[in-house]
Amino acid sequence: MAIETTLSILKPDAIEKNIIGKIIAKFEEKGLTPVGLRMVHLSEREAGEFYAVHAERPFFGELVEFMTRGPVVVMALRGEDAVNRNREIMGATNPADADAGTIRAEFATSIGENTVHGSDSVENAEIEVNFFFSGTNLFSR
Ligand code: RTP
Ligand code: MG
Repeated sequence: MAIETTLSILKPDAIEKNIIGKIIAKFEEKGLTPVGLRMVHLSEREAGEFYAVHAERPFFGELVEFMTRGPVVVMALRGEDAVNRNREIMGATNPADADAGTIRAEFATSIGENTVHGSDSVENAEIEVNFFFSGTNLFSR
């Protein structure tokens, strides 16, 4: 299987709950390695641009408000099949549907405040990693 790099965001609820370390541990335990990592407080414009694909959805305003209410951790994760593996470790969008042991099952509050973002395809992973990181600030082990 191919080595991929994908984007993870620990959303404002994760930072508020003081569980950055617990979440990163889950990724590391399951074979994904952070190769880029920083904290950022997104502006409305940045959050709107990042989630532009959802601009017409009824929850868009709520999503932008949530994503800008406090800082987030943005992280590039690398490993075998990283895009799919990240999504598996996160669990379903709605924590009520997420499998036991996933981040969202364990920590998320609701479908809106669901603790983590993960790129949903190899193509989007490249776009999303580039949104936050240039090639020169990614680091391999
Ligand atoms: P994400 O993009 O954040 O990784 O989440 P996802 O792929 O699992 O879900 P997606 O359909 O892309 O939705 C993006 C984010 O929008 C919020 N949302 N709220 N209130 C609602 O019905 C609703 N639906 C989606 C969530 O924060 C979701 O993660
Ligand atoms: Mg998504």
